[in-house]
Amino acid sequence: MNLDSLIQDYNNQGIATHNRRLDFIQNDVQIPSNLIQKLKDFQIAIPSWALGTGGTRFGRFSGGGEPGTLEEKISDVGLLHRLNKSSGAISLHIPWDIPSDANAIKKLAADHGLAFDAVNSNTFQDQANQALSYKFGSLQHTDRAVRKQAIDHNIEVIKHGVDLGSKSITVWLSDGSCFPGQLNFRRAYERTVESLKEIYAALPSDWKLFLEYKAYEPNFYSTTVGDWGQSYSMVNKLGDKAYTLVDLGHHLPNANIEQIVSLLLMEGKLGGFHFNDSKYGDDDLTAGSMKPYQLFLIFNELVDGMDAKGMNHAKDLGWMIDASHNVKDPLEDLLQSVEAIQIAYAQALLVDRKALEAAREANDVVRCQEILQGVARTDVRALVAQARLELGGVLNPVEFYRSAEIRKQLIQQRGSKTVATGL
Ligand code: LRH
Ligand code: MN
Ligand code: MN
Repeated sequence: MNLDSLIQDYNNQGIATHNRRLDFIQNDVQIPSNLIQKLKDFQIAIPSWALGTGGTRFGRFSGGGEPGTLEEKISDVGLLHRLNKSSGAISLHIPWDIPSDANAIKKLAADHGLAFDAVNSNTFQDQANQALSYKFGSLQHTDRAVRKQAIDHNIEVIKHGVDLGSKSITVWLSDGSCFPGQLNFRRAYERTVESLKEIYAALPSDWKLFLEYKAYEPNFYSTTVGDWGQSYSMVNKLGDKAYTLVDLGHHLPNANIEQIVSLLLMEGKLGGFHFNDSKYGDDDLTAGSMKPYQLFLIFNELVDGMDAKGMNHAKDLGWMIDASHNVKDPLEDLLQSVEAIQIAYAQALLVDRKALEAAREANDVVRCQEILQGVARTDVRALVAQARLELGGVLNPVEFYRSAEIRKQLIQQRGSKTVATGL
């Protein structure tokens, strides 16, 4: 039986239960009339590097059936999108993914209903055929020749992106220092800005540059773009097309990420996200697996701030996942991440903003908490499933993926000893 009819059968079996759950929430909660449409419009890009089993520096335990080529990665994201209808884009990392024939790759992606989200550059590793080393940094490097090599690489990545129809580049730098005294902070900052300006100058007019920050790792004393303030001050020096990118795992413990998001948005410099979750650091765990309330609070700020500016929720920011999976089937994990993001978004759309604002003005702290927690404790999964169903997706993607034994088929096609490129 083909996938479409399997999905049809599966949905038919679950529809009565789904309708009962949907009725329940519709009777129980005041739902804005456009909520389902907003959920349907909201697409989250899948990172090409999350499709294989990730490793840590202590080891890598590859699963079977992993994609070995860019074509297979696109096919995996196409499969996710076929199931959830909400991951209609892929984010590539160059040189892990080099499209040999851009037109063919573009066509393949289009056949799966996929667009290309931000392309990512990589100056945090040395490649086999590379002339100069990034051991002591790339865009900040003391040697102009190393900086030039890194700048040229970024411009190359933009070109690949243009060929594929991408509209943004994400620059994440591991540049920094491991020991006190190693680096002149001011020079490193100035050199980085100067290099970024050269990359920015190569940006097509309808493109955006996202500058991602990260507190530490692989450098453990200083990181040159280490927090939102450093990224913000740099993108301000670049121009209107440059924005800060927030990766949820890139903060020091207990950082108030929702406040950072709110301020960047207010300043017009929030570019987008790398969604994941974290307990300790850059853990790259499934979105919403550790701190679902924080994810909701972030979306609460996003909906509030974007509405205040008249922004389009679906289109005006880059929504991407950045995750890595040591112990799960990566495809199941990505389905879980997308669902967690949709749940947080749906809940944020349910917040009674007038009531919240009134409670804030009256300094009614208890009422503020009641409003937000009331929403965060509401089970909105039937709303998310309804949006998916209306788009032709699967009622419960993870359950379906298992019942259809998709991993088994991928192992049959690709073998049991496969290693996808990536971290
Ligand atoms: C760095 C990072 C960045 C990279 C990706 C592989 O930790 O979050 O986004 O490009 O991981
Ligand atoms: Mn990231
Ligand atoms: Mn990271």
